[in-house]
Amino acid sequence: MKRLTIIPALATALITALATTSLSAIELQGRYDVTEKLPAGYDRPIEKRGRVEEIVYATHGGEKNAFVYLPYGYDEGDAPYPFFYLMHGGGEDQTCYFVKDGSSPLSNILDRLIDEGKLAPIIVVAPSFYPKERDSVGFAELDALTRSFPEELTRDLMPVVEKKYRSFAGDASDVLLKATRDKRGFGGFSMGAETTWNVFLQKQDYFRYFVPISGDSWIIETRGGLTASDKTAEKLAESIAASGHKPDDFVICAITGRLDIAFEPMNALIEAMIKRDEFRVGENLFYGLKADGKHWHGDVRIYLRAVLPKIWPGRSEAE
Ligand code: FER
Repeated sequence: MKRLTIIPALATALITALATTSLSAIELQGRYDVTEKLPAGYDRPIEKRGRVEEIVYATHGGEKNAFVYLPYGYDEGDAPYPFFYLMHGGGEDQTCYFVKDGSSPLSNILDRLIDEGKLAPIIVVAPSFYPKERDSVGFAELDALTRSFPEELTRDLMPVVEKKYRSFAGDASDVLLKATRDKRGFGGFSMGAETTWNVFLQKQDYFRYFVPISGDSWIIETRGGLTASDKTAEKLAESIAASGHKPDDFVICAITGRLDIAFEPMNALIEAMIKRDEFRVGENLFYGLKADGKHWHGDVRIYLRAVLPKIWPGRSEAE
């Protein structure tokens, strides 16, 4: 990352100004290299642990489940929490992030980030775009599932999960879910990134933060981030005004690795987005790249550890 070469007083003023926005001032350029490694033992359990519960919700005439990570201390006060929805990739399910006994590496990493004061306590919901009977679903159908999931999310899942657990949306009525979009993010890996782009295209009324990890948008065609970069970027851009929003109403934190199979299409898409007025690097678009990052959850956890504290800084980051 480039160093600031302006005089310290100006730099301080600039950093102070930027620090009042919700993203940390470290990423003044908006594009950054992810160089952090997971410190040894970082994904091991600590004493002050959150827990994971399963929630069942009615959808498409049946029932589906999602896993809900509740941070340490959830049972103590009555404060509401920001919500982050996190989608798995093709062929996976929620257990790539969470298991019910709360022992997954991501649970442990969230526990530690929160305990260290780097990440504010947040609730993380891991749903699935697959139908309950998923055995017959082939790769060709995944795209349609990631496109229809945003409607299931806002209509069927969010009203149930944000009513049961303390969100800023109170009774989780549609009006309150929309009114509290600033307290909510959606992210995902691979086909979960595609889901994230689809949530951006369809549901900006409900979300301010978007975290696509290692995946492009297939709204124009499969791998369209590469093969139809400008058209895909245009479609994303059009969805902003079309949903009554402005470029400063959202923040996209895209992240991937240079050795990832999604690098080429995702990078081409981001480059095409950056050419447009609606997407402003360092303002509403942040783009992290890990030199040796590959298409696997070991890197996904490193990306989440890098990104989530920038969206929801904890007490030690806010000081
Ligand atoms: C991408 C690269 C790979 C992407 C998805 C995949 C949505 C998914 C691969 C798989 O599930 O096998 O850019 O974007």
